[in-house]
Amino acid sequence: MYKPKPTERRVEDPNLRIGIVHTRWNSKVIQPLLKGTTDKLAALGVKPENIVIETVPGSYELPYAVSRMYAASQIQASTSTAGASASVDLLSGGSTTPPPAATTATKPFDAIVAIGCLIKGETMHFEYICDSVSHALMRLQIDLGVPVIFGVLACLTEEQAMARAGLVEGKMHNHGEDWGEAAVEMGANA
Ligand code: DLZ
Repeated sequence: MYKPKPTERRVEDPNLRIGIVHTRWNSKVIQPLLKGTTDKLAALGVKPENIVIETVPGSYELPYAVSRMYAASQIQASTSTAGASASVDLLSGGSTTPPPAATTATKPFDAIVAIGCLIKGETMHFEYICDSVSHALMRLQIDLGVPVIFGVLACLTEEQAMARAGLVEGKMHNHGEDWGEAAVEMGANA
């Protein structure tokens, strides 16, 4: 069974900032995928206070959320002073919330991970969303100049999704781990 070789690349920048946005659709597989991602980020040395997690209803909303999160993180960084950052609501883009004590968001996200899971149904819905979301996320990373990690599973069955979320013993692995690793590697080079 193929599993990508771990790079063991730990973060060199102690302030590497990673945004994650995940869907609430298919939460049975999304929750383990999210955990796989955050566990790998932590294992590679990303500080918990430098990981920001947002949610959206479904995969179709992921590109918009990535765009807003990145823009808000830029505003947050430009208005923050070390040790006393203003905290901008990342998806509303405007409202402010009290900052967590340890947060000093002095720079925008170095990478954003978009996590979703599309499962094919009886209609063409799956094909349209897979196509539009994958193209939009690719375009965003080029246009914004920030790595967008493609954590969107496109599965023909729920069983395929479960295997890729590490929920089927001896079959596949939790792909969230790969996304965490990719975020660190790409974020370090951003
Ligand atoms: C409507 C819908 C369906 C049928 N299936 C999925 C799915 O398998 N995975 C997913 O992430 N989202 C699904 N959605 C929701 C859409 O992505 C989107 O949230 C709605 O169409 C509202 O824009």
